[in-house]
Amino acid sequence: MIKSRAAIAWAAQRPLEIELVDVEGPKAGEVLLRMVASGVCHTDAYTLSGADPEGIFPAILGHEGGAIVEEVGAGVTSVKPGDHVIPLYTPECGQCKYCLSGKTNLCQAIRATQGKGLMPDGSSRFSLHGKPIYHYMGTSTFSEYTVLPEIAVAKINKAAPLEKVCLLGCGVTTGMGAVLNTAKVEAGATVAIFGLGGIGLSAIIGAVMAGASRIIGIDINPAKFEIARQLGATDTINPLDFDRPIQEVIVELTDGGVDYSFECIGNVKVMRSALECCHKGWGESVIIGVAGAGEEIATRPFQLVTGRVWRGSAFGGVRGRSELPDYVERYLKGEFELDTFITHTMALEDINTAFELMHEGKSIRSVIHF
Ligand code: NAD
Ligand code: AHE
Ligand code: ZN
Ligand code: ZN
Repeated sequence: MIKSRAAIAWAAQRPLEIELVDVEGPKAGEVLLRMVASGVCHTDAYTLSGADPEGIFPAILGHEGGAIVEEVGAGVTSVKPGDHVIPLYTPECGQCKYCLSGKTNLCQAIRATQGKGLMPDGSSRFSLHGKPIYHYMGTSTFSEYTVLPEIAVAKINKAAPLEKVCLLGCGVTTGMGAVLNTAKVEAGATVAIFGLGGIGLSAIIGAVMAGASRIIGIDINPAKFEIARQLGATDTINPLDFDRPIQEVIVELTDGGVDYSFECIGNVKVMRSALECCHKGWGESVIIGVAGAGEEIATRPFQLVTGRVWRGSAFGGVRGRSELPDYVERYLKGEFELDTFITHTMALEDINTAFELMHEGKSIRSVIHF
């Protein structure tokens, strides 16, 4: 058992509290990680809001980490102490029906226990004063030390700065991957991206890489437009500037609609706009944003009958262990940058500020340094 500084979410809508928790060492097939840095993603705020049907408290949130292996449990062969890793909320066992399908990155080997805030053996490695604290998304990166199954860590190049590539643990991979792997946007295509936070801006990077001819960034916070343009958006639109549905504006602007759209907010009304701004006959809309319990999407089925496609993407369709290390290599080669995303850095003790900045629309990513 070791002590670890951790930010505890005691209940929905309460600020996180820093505590010295007990962390049990890794069991067979598990690894103990020392967190170096963690980004704060909107999904952490979503769960803390109480809207997540899988939200469970008390828990240690966080899923966008960069870490170093401290200790490995029995039978662990693919990583060793000292290795640099990115924790994976979408693991890759390589053996389940999903991994073997070749059709999805959604490995289900440990999904059931992960959704209950537990390790695969049904117990928690975290406790405070003898009472269990739940894991979150299988990662709990808002803790100095955390325990993960071996199948949920991606070993990466030690040359990569963990306080930057931690963003590849969720946001940047999700946005880029949704464009490149899920939609497979082709050169010359037109793209609309709804929501210009960490995910939407990463989708812009993906669209530029794909050679999209027009990249329309949409947000109700115009403070996001400058950075969107820097990254490659050709147009920026604020729906609040119009008194008609934004899909009508985009359809008009693009001679019938865009080839691809991406919803990076988690707003079911915007998901409809994102679908309906797609071109008749072939336009595809990808839902990335996470909507709360009870929320449902709606459109006239005619929208699909006439050739539009609605799909979704988790972690950018990326298989974490086999494909994420290459994203890190591409970052190291300078194919994309991460500094623009890191608008704030702070100590774990100041983590509530990261949530405030996000809600005020003042940050893209805050990165916690341990
Ligand atoms: P963020 O808070 O950084 O960005 C959201 C952006 O949406 C902000 O710029 C905000 O101004 C804008 N916005 C809000 N309401 C809007 C509206 N009505 N119209 C236009 N713009 C609006 O969030 P993020 O970290 O980029 O995450 C975005 C979404 O993606 C969240 O729902 C998050 O849970 C989800 N997410 C999903 C995955 C996945 O794998 N599918 C991964 C990461 C995040
Ligand atoms: N418990 C949530 C799940 C929300 C969700 O869809 N999560 C995404 C990752 S968001 C990362 O920021 C995901 O990977 N989904 C696939 C999965 O298996 O959870 C809810 O709303 O129920
Ligand atoms: Zn995330
Ligand atoms: Zn699997």
